Amino acid sequence: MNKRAPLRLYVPEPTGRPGRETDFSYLRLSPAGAVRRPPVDVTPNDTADLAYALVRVLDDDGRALGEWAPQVDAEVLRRGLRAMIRTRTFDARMLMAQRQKKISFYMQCLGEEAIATAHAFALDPGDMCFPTYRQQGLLLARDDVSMVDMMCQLMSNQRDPVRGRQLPVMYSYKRYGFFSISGNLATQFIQAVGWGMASAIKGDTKIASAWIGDGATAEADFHTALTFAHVYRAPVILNVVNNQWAISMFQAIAGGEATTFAARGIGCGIASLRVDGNDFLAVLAASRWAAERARSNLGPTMIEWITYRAGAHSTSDDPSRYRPADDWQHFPLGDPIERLKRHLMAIGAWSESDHEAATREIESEVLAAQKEAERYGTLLDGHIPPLESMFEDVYKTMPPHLHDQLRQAAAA
Ligand SMILES: Cc1ncc(C[n+]2csc(CCOP(=O)(O)OP(=O)(O)O)c2C)c(N)n1
Ligand SMILES: [Mg+2]
Repeated sequence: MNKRAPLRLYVPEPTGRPGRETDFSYLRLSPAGAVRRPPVDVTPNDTADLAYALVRVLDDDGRALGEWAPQVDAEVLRRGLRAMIRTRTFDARMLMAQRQKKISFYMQCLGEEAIATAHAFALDPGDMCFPTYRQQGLLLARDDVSMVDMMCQLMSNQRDPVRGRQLPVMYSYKRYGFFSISGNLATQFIQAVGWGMASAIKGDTKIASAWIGDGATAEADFHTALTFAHVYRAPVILNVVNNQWAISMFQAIAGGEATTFAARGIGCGIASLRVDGNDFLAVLAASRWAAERARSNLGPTMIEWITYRAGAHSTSDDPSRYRPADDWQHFPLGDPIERLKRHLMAIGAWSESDHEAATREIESEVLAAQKEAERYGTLLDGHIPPLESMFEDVYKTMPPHLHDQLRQAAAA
């Protein structure tokens, strides 16, 4: 007789659903300032505790606490705050433009602005990011990136810099260290590690920064990237943005329930941190720490950024179907803009009227860029790039077989 109990398959469930408030105690937070900051040459094993804790600098009163509080001028922080407001304002306008059918599709990073903008401040010219569709902040944190160009791509108009070859939001800016976004998730990780390895093989000084979401870590490419990064001590920062959701899938479905995503790094011999992604100062400090490790031949660093995707996954998603409508208001790590604003005000480097003035100024900057971009058309005009453009830019000079195909296509 078989006395064993029948086996059961375990399927993780989110702790909240529409009409049932989320229990965020699953997040395992540490108080601001509580987590130690090891020297950059720490061995990966000696970061094991940091992969389960949460590096935080800003407390609820806007004070910067502990060993991770970065040395940084108030002017840099004001620039950081403006970069976050710029990103949020850009997103809000472009979301509206999509609803007006001027854009076919859009993805915002509402609530996650601190991660890409503060990370951008820790990188050097020539470093290469391999972003996903939610790191527009890497571009919008820079003064030299043209918002008009970004909008022209979104509007699929005559001035679209990638001439219809990419979805809106999938930017490509080699000169700004922003590798062409691929819609195939997790490919960014192996590409970034390979690029970092190539930089080391060439004896260059540039580092790579890889980006992935919680959901996409379930892809095999993620694990392959970790193995290569570890074995060859690739000069790369491995960013996992844990915004709690992968479209309608809760992060536990990708394996974030009984462990952390940062802990994946420890298992692979990679120094790893779990960091408050809504804390601009913590993001800046952890990104600088990881960048210094990469630049000093100390190898890769994995960073899990804890944040919350406050908006819909994309303009094709309706989150009210799978989570409480007011979830973001209860998220314990708050709003990154409000938190940095509170800090700047606490140190006397910002005021309510500065904030209002900056918000107004940025709104008119974004509006002016949109007006300018619309001069070249929007999706509503049905602009289609010329047929030749499909064959151009594949090779530096067009080889004979593409010339032939172009001739055939034009004759068809
Ligand atoms: C390889 C692959 N599988 C599935 C998809 C479809 N898809 C696009 S976004 C997404 C969710 C990704 O979630 P996450 O990695 O957490 O990133 P987030 O959108 O939260 O930033 C999925 C499944 C895809 N683009 N590529
Ligand atoms: Mg996600």
